[in-house]
Amino acid sequence: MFQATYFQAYQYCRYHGMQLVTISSQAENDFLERELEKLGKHSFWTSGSKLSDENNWSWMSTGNPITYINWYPGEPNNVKDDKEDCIEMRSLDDKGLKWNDAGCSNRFNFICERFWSRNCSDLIAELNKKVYNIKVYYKVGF
Ligand SMILES: [Ca+2]
Repeated sequence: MFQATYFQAYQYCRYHGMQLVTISSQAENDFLERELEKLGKHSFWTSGSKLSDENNWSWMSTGNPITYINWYPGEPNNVKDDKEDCIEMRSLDDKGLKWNDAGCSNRFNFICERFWSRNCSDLIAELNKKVYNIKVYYKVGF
């Protein structure tokens, strides 16, 4: 795990044939929450942003509008001179995994995901051939 700006994280995921994570359901959010809690308290970039349209949040990885939402109370607050255009998520002890709009040039950890139609061991074997210093998770049925 290492930290990167939103744009670096986006590029890193694409370089490795993946995409910056999207969260489209409570089930997916819960899955990530369980996994991220094992890593401790961190901030993680998602692909959510309003870079393409200042008035609407969307998932940059898929182009889809954000429908499922999980903001912290009071967020998105766009506090930094109207420049909080990217969505980070944090897993805190008692509040669970929630979202905050943050400046895209902040450096956070990030999560790449990949859709895969073959079995999970094939995917992990392929990723391990070319990706180092990364923990591979898999999820089924989202
Ligand atoms: Ca904010």
